[in-house]
Amino acid sequence: MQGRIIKGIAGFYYVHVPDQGILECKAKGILRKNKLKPLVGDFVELTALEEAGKGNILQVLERRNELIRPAVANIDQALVIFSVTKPEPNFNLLDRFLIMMEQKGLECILVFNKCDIADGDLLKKIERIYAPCGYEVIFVSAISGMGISSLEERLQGKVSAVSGPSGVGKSSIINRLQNKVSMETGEISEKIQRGKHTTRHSELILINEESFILDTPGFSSLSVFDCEKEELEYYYPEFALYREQCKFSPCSHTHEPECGIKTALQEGKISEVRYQNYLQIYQEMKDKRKY
Ligand SMILES: Nc1nc2c(ncn2[C@@H]2O[C@H](COP(=O)(O)OP(=O)(O)OP(=O)(O)O)[C@@H](O)[C@H]2O)c(=O)[nH]1
Ligand SMILES: [Mg+2]
Ligand SMILES: [Zn+2]
Repeated sequence: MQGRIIKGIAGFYYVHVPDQGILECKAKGILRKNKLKPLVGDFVELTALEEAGKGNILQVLERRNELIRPAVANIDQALVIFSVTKPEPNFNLLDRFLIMMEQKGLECILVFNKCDIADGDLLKKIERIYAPCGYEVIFVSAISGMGISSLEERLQGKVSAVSGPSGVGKSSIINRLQNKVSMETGEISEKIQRGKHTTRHSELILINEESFILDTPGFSSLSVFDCEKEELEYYYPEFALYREQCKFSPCSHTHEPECGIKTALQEGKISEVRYQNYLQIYQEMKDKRKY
């Protein structure tokens, strides 16, 4: 039979088999044969052992993709979660999260939480900044339940990695998606409902039989970019439409005349917020090089 590894701890792999539950497996044989170390997210061929709830992994099936930090396989998309207030979104940090996910080749969905206590003007501003970039923007509230069903639709049949700064409500959203009857938040929910493992191990959390959320420490904290400044512009999807109009090639879009990006900016087709963040991050990458 086949299943999907949702967690790996100390040589044990926990494999979700649709409609059968989770089996605790070892993978001794395959490690010796082809040196392929199973990853969270892997689809595997396995057999059940006589002992109930135990199994043995025979083979890792072909991976669609593989991330190194964190080490996971077959991720379909990334949810970049911020809150509209408490804390208010730091757009510079948000763009860095998006860049990190773009760099990993993941499609991003932007989720803004705490809309129950939001200021309507800010929601409009957020739309104006991010809709032209091609990102889907979903406004939700883990407390009131607003937007949760449209978010759930976007998760259907996929593995979605969760990322975002502390306190924006990531755990609250995950709890809500899991249809917990009584929703607990903050640190309490982390400890009671998901155990301490989540801070150290990547783990797929079941939303339903076909949908998973990847909760991993590696995505919540922002690693330093491993990126050349010349690459940066390619992680801004909205630049693609205007890059060809740049007179110079390459063009850094910072000081060059007749720059397609700057023209689009003046025409309001590219957001000022996004462009300023680009300039700042570009400059940081440039400065880093000098050392
Ligand atoms: N008003 C309101 N508060 C919320 C909402 N979602 C979460 N909160 C509150 O925000 C705080 C942080 O929520 P968490 O779910 O723990 O946030 P987190 O992103 O998991 O934080 P870390 O685990 O530190 O990364 C808690 O006090 C929640 O009650 C929401 O939709 N509306
Ligand atoms: Mg949390
Ligand atoms: Zn340019």
